[in-house]
Amino acid sequence: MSNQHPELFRRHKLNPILSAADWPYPINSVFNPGATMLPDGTTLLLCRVECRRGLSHFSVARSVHGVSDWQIDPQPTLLPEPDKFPEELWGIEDPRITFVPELSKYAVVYTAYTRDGPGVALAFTEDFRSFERYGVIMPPENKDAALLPHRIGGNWALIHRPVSGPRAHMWISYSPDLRHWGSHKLMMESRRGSWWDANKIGLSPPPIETPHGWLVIYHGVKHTAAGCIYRLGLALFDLRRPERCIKRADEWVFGPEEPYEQHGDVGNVVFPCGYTIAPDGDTINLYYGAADTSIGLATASLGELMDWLGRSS
Ligand code: BMA
Repeated sequence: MSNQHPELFRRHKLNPILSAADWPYPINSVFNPGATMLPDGTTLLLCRVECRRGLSHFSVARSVHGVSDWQIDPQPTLLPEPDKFPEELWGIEDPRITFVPELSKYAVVYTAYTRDGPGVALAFTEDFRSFERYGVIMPPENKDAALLPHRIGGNWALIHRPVSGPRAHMWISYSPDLRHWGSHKLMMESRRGSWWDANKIGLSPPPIETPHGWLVIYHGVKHTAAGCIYRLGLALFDLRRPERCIKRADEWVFGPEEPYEQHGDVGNVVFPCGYTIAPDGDTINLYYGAADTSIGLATASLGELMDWLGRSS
């Protein structure tokens, strides 16, 4: 018997769909991509690329069907700019993309690796060629952040994951102008003890807006004597008050099972930062980093995820 829910997320048979060997220039690894579907139906991945100095930048990969035949930018798309943005000293990581209709722009929320640890940075783009940086909007130590696509009660909303002490939980904060953030609220706590999501959780891709609430795919980190295991769980939050959790499943729905997920620079990690929804409105294509080394694709039905979450304890 599998210890997971293969009926919920199905791995693509071509996995891993992108790895260092596909890159047009020498790199160490490519993983944890943000994702979006462009208006013409093209899938765009904003990939975290680790160079052979160990620092990360972003590269765009485009594909008509979102599986193969990727057109990868010949040079890095977005490099850390520590001269202008000293917070990006040790690289930029784990981008989450949200299209914001009010601004007709894509928000890219990412980790800036500062001298004092990871912080949350924001940039906007219309074309994934030029980017307008807002700098760090949540100081260290904080990461795993994404912007909601529209205002909630007049304010923008950002989910993020500050670290305080040995435990780390998901928080949500609000802003009138995308620069000044306040009204901080605890959104979901990590559990304790030997749970799969004990002590440290974080948002994975941006939340999925459904008629029943914000569907959140989050990661839990289990510390074991053999190292950490990163797995994914589901929770649903109120549309109008997203800090209010409506439902949280006890069991994880996706975890490292395949060799390319269990072995790599950091083994036993599945880490999605983005998804696309197919034109049927139901199929979710989840793009995830596998073992901090390559990119995998898993698909699920949104309806099935919601049903399963509704039935779960
Ligand atoms: C997390 C993030 C991810 C990474 C994961 C496993 O804390 O930094 O970028 O994939 O650890 O190393």
